[in-house]
Amino acid sequence: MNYSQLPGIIGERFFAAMDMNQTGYIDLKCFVRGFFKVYYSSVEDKMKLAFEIYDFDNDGYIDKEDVRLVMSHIPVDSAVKEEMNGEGRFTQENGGNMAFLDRIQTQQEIQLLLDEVYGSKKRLSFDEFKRVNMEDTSEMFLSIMLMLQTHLPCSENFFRYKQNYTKYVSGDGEE
Ligand SMILES: [Ca+2]
Repeated sequence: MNYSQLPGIIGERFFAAMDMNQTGYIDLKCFVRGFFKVYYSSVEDKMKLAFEIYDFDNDGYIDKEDVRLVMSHIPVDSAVKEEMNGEGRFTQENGGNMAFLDRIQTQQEIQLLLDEVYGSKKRLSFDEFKRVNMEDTSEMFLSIMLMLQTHLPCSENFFRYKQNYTKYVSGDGEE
């Protein structure tokens, strides 16, 4: 498959977050699980995935600069909205279509978001990240999820995977 649609750094972070065994490569199980996180998992799991994408050094905290870097690389793409409405696939499967249409576009807007999210804090734990996204602003979470859902390849093959989900992710390859 071709992942070049994901903008460089975001793609790298997505793969880092999916590489759950820290092996440096992604095996099929992790790969499929990563996709399911994006499309079908609970909000909690999706938040965890977004958090892991921001947490560059994998220490369980995200700092302002992590957020700034990721947010700066999320493409502002006016086609996103049409793509989502046009395809309609994600909504059919309990997926995205989150109403997040006013994209953050400038460094100034990113700074405003950071001020709002962090206040005087230096970094966010996962629990804080969740709380901010649920109670204050969902910008950090929705930016990631919307971008993954619109830029990851979502082919018919993927939906065939879904039918075999249990087979792929249960056990360790031994039936
Ligand atoms: Ca970190």
